[in-house]
Amino acid sequence: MDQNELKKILSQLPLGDIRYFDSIGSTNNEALAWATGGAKDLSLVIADEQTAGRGRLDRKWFTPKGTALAFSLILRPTAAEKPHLTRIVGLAALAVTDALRTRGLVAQIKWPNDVLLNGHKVAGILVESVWSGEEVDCVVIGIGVNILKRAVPSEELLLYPATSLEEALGPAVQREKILHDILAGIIALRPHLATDSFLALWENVLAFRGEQIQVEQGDGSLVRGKLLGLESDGSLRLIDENGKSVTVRFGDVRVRPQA
Ligand code: BT5
Repeated sequence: MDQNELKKILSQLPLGDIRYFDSIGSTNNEALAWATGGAKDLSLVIADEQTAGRGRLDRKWFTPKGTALAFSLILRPTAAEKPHLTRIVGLAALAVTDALRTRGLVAQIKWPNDVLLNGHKVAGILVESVWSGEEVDCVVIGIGVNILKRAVPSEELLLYPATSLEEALGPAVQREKILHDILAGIIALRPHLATDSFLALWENVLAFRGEQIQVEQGDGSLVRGKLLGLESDGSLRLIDENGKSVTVRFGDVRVRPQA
């Protein structure tokens, strides 16, 4: 990664401190430890390669050297933000979709934490918290974006088809600029986290809205229905075949269009 370009571009944002690594296990692990140790709000961990990148439930996230964005942003939520922490994954996903949409791409959110381009996963988000007793002290937003085609793992490693920005935009993708735009988006949207308009923005970019989907839950059970939108806390709102409304909460869920 071009360090000078990175410094220059990040200096335009009101970030906390920044830790850059050529290679690291997981930027989220580093950020969680740093947050526990007192990192400032909006501190950033960024790496050119992850050797033990994580998805949800300790699934693997692949970040081969020089091919992708992998970073973790530490938020110290304010008292006003604390009742709305389940919306943070939406904040991150919206910032990613916005950064891609300004480049003319039709990006959508596959609830809860994937960003799709043309139905293929281009980015993944992992939000984790540091607790202090009963209260969340810090939230770590981990984001991985496939920039080059080489970032995309082979098909047998994937739960869902994947793509890269190079695939969509050609080879001249500026990694540092995309990082800047995603961070700027998070910072700009954050004051609106508690508002109805934030929820509406999030709903508007949901993939499969108005379509029949199936959701596989952690216990293996399947929920089928039409995706209507989001509840106030960011849970997914469906209506099933019998016209009954169903709420899918965050957790181990896999959303798919119905075959
Ligand atoms: C995610 O989990 O999609 C969250 C990924 C978060 C990664 C970031 S990178 C910076 C920060 N540091 C970390 O250690 N993590 C965060 P999930 O929905 O569980 O999806 C994981 C699944 O995505 C895997 O099981 C693979 O099938 C697939 N996958 C792995 N690497 C991928 C890639 N580069 N592109 C597309 N799909 C991938």
